[in-house]
Amino acid sequence: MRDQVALLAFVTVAAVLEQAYFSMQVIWARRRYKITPPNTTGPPGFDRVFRAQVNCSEYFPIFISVLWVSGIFFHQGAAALCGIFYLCARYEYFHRYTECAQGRLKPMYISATLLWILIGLSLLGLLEYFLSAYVGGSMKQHLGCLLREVCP
Ligand code: JUQ
Repeated sequence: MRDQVALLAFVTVAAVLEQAYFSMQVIWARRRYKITPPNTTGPPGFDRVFRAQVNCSEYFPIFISVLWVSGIFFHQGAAALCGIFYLCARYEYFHRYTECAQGRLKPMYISATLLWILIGLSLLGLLEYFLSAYVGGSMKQHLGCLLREVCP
């Protein structure tokens, strides 16, 4: 069982560490700009660090959910690879955002694309699972039947 989820578990722990790293950046930015809680706004330099961390946190639960669903129902290696790329894109997003708001866009589009891929793999994996569990036969067999009907 653990062999089937070890890569997903690794990416999850890496993602948690990345979130901790983003939070540390906010703590340091608070010290640098002297912004004490509960204040969340200040000079643009502080606001960008703060928003970058909040935005990454917002997508963290969505990312972890589809990472595990696609990894369990579609393919562990494919999901873990997308997951690693997603974390790299988020790292890039965070640092570009702290430099200038416009710079965040490219890594944001990359991370959104990777999230769509993980959602797509999750749906494919679940479709395959429900087809074989409740209709009988795998997706390959179903597609084979469909193809023979279209062009016999
Ligand atoms: C919401 C729920 C699910 C999304 C892609 C895939 C699934 C994103 C939009 C961001 C940011 C940052 C900023 C990682 C067209 C549907 C999704 C999903 C969104 N999309 N925005 C934004 C807030 O700096 O502006 O990080 N991330 C996304 O995905 C695309 C959206």
